[in-house]
Amino acid sequence: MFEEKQIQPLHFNLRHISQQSQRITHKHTPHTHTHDTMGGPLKSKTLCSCVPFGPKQEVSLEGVILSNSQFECKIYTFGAHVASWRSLSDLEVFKTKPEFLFLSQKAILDGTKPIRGGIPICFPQFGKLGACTNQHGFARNSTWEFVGSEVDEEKLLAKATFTTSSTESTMKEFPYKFKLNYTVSIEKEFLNTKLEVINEDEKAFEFTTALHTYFGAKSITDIAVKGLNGVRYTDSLEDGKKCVEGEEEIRFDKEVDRIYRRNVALVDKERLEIIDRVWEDKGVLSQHTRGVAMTTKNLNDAVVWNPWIDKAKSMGDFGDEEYKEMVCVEAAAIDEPVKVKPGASWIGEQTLEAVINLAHFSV
Ligand code: TA6
Repeated sequence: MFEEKQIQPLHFNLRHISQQSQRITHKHTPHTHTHDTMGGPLKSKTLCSCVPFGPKQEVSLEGVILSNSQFECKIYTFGAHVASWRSLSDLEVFKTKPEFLFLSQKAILDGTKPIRGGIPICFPQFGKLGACTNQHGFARNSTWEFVGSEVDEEKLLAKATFTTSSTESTMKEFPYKFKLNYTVSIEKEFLNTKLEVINEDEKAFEFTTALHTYFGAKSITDIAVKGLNGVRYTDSLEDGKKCVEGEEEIRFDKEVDRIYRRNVALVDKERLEIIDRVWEDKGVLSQHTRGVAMTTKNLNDAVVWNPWIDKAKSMGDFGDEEYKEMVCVEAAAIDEPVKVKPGASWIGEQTLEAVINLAHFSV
């Protein structure tokens, strides 16, 4: 069995990698510039970019691709949906599986149904906790407007912003005027997603929300979710039975659907880790671990979900065996609905960091 290894932040190595890439690309002088429309790819050769794409073949959705020469992130305007976050590194531990998020092979990518995978935005309700017809609300089912992008070469940052507002149809389900701004940025090995909810109504309103992230797994039996030991949770599979997590690492061998109510005081200090334990390196079992560390602001709850066999079969936009390749760990505000006064706004965000252990790192 593998000896426990402390997961180290990645950037140590990326600096090494970027030095390599700089050797290749050091002719560029760092500079900053802003795009204000889907104005097409950046003219000059840079390390960071935000490139719009239109519908093609069976994918009738448009969006943008952010790149900072180390990572790339694809976002559809439908649902302001982050569909992919992948490493561009040629390091073995990344090359074998560059993608960090899961997107179902059967995901519907024509705007008729929420996208199965990536980071769906649940708003103005999580699950069935509200008056919306659709589970998880309407934000993930709406087409947002791409309002602009920004790149900063020195920070290896590329950022895109999307917005959507209340409409006649949203008012039927959530009778308030609101505006949502959503910023997605990749900076070195970090992916940050920030949701701003602005109350444009005369009345205060409440909502629940989640960034319903689907993480990719090499194999579900080797995945561990850390950081929830001792935390209270509601088991959605047992009519909301109240429990306390007793495991240092949550492992998966059956359907799991839990809402963890993290201690507000601790949330900013503690990070959650979604660790992929075993990596085959050239067919040899190695002790590489890689994964993602999650930190959040104002999203104090965490939902952990794997549909396992039966639920997987019941979802038309999900492959029967795909439960083996994903786990959802969702930064959320559920336990205490968020209250926003007229004219006020609320911001919730999550930062994902790509992490691997160094011990076995070989250049
Ligand atoms: O976040 C977990 C959960 O609420 C599960 O109960 C399951 O229904 C999942 O979300 C997927 O929901 P969806 O509406 O996308 O099929």
